[in-house]
Amino acid sequence: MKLIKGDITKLEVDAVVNAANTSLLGGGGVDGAIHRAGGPAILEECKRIRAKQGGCKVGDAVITTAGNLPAKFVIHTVGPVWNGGKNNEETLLASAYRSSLALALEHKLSSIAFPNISTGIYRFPKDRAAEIAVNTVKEFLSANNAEIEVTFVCFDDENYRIYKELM
Ligand code: AR6
Repeated sequence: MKLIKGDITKLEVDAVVNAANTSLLGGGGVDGAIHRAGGPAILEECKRIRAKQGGCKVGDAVITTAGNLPAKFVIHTVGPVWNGGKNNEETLLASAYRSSLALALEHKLSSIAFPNISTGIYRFPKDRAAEIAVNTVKEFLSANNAEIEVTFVCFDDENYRIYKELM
């Protein structure tokens, strides 16, 4: 597991993870940045998935082309909106990380980069989200004997400081 500070759209990894929403039709934050930098091919594939299965549930993930990004694929996952913590937010956040890793395994990917899912527009407390992210990834890799290089990409200073202390 690696930690970097920066823009996830610049990374040359097998898959970058997008913190999407259930519509899969794009939005602000990292979702907006990925669609802007990756171009229309990503949205076209999201729309095809939407037509087939009606979007993506909270905690689930889907995989598409990465369009013009240096990565090969985008894995779109949907984290929970923080609503005080009594609506299963922690379990759903862990599930978003696990679903993304399961797709990476299924597609035999060897590297994946995660943004700090749910900690922007969805307001999940950053310190708790970081603990869940790191622990869930660690447990998934060891339980599946998976050799995937996982990079946590922090965009804001606060998340970067939290992850640095944690890792
Ligand atoms: N590279 C890496 N991380 C980034 C980038 C970037 N280019 N831009 C922002 N972040 P958010 P959420 C960080 O709000 O909370 C969208 O509208 C940001 O600093 O992108 O899961 C979707 O469509 C933060 O730490 O995602 C959904 O509706 C982290 O990415 C909703 O926002 C996540 O912040 C999802 O909200």
